[in-house]
This record gives sequence, structure tokens and C-alpha cells, in this order.
Amino acid sequence: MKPKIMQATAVAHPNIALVKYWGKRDVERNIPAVGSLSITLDGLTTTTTVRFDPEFEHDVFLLGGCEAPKMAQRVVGCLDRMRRRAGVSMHAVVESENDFPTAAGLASSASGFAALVIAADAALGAGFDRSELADLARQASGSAARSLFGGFVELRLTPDGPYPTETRQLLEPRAWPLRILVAVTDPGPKAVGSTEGMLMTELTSPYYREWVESSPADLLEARSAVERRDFEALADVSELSCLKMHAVMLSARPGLVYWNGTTVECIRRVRELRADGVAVFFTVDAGPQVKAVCLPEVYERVERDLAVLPGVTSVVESGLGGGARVVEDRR
Ligand code: 2P0
Repeated sequence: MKPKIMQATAVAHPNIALVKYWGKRDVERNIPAVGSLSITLDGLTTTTTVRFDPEFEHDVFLLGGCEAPKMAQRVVGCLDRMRRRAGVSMHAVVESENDFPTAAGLASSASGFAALVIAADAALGAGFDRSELADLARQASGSAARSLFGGFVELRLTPDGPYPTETRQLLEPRAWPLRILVAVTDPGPKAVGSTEGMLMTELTSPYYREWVESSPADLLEARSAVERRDFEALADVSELSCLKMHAVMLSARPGLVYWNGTTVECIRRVRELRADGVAVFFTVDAGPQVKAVCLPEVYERVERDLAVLPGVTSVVESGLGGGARVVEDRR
């Protein structure tokens, strides 16, 4: 008798860190050097289907219908850890689609691995709890654990806990419905991947230690701002964390410059708006896009102002979204 179909589909959204993760405490186990605080988006989605079958001879990974060998290695690594914990040996076909540009600083690995662990867990019927799923996602990609949860999310280092990090939701999306505008300045893939960039920074930047040591205070400040829903306080600490991260990247050897000229123009415009009393702040990740985070009542104004800047190719709008979830389970 042919065994049951072991297939499930999950969706996950990218997240944007307001207090940034950059650097690894343990490269082998992919433990971040610093905690982070993020918001999960709803306007951008990764959809991933995982199908296990005892007849498959190896794993297959397709991203947007095409083979993606570099990412496939990380997908297989993640599946291997899940199979080990679940005590199964079957191979899988994984098909993943993003409705936004991949590898352009829009955290596609975060939503990708969050969707993967949720879909694989459902397909296997493994029943891992959220903490274990977050641990599996984090091992695949540090930022992926945050996309398991919706709204405002914190990833803390917990060296004495059952897992080396713990990820939890601080606020639901509805509790403080901020809006995000992603000013796309270059939709192409980034020059230096995050993992490589982090290692280079740690090995060569004279400021790396200060970056790591100053992070807990930023995290505390941001957590408190979120709990109080204090926009100005969150804006201050978010811009600080972003610029500090880019400062430490720039001070690597060779320096990591993820920005282009338009990135700088977008930052300037957001700062001018904020100085004029518009409730908006910026953040930039390992790529040239600028994310403007604002209160709902000002987003049209911010969108207009960013869209007209020369070099901005599009502005993607998003609210806050929910965590990764199963949308179809065909076991
Ligand atoms: C973040 N980034 O906190 C920071 C800000 C990019 C800049 O997390 O090596 O792809 O797979 O654990 O999760 C991107 O890093 O890195 C990232 P790995 P990941 O969002």
C-alpha cells in the first residue's frame, strides 16, 4: 500500500529588525552575538510547500520554480536537523515562492526558513512546539526565528536556557499598527551575503566588540518603547541601532558598503520629514533598500515623498503581519 501523502504548505512574512542582529557568538551552531527586535510585515509573503516521500532519493529545492544550489544546501541542512529530531529519514521536495525580490536586503531568508520549518513540521506530523521550531529556524538563519511570530518580536540570548536563544512576541500587530514603506533603490542581489559579511566584520572591525557590548542597552530601550507604544523613543533607538550596525560594517576590512547614493537620499528625506514633525523613522539592512516605519496617518505623505526621489524604483507598502502558519496540510 502506498503511504499517505506527507505534504504541507506554509506562508511566512519577512521581518525588519529595529534593533539589529549582526555577528555570531557561535558560527557552527549559528548563535547570534546579539539579541534583536523586529516587526513582521504583512505586505510581502513567502509560500513554501514541503512534500516528503519515501521514494525520493534526495532532497530537491526550487525557489520560484528554479534550482537555487547555494540556498539548497542550507535547506537540506535544516531538513536534516528536523529529520534527526523527528527520527525519520525520508527526503523531500521543497518549493518556495517569494512575491518580492530575493536577496536584496528584504530578509527573504527569514521568511523562507520560517515557512520551511512550519511546513516541514506539518508535513512530518512532528508536532514540534514553537520554541523548538524557533530554535530550528534560528539555526538555519538567525533572523528566521523572528518571522515565526507576528507583530513586534524579540529574540533574546538565553545561554542558560533550554535553547541558546528565545524568541517571543512583544505585541500583536493590532496592538500598535505601524506601517512600513520599503523604498527599493536596487532590486538586484546584494554583493556580500549576511553570514559572510558578519564574519568579516567580526574578524576585522576595530569596533566590533563595542557593537556587541552596546546592543543589550538598545534592546532594553526598544522593548520599553514598544511596551509603552512610544513612537519617538522607538524611532531614536531604531535609527541608532541601524547606523551603529552600518558603522561597524563600514569599519570592516575591506569595508562593507551596502548603501548606494539613493539609500542616503532616502535617509535624508526621512530625517527631514521627522524634523518637520512627521512620525516616521528609517532603517536599512544588509542591502540598499530603505525601510521607512511610520504611524498610519502619515504613510501616504511618506510614500509620496520617497517615490519621487530619483533612483527609487518602487515603494512597497506594508502593515504588520502575523507569524508563519500552515495554509494547507494534506497528510
Ligand atoms: C537583522 N540582518 O537583524 C540583520 C540586519 C541583516 C542586517 O539578520 O547568517 O540572513 O543566516 O543567520 O538571518 C540577516 O541575517 O543571517 C539579518 P544568518 P540572516 O535583520
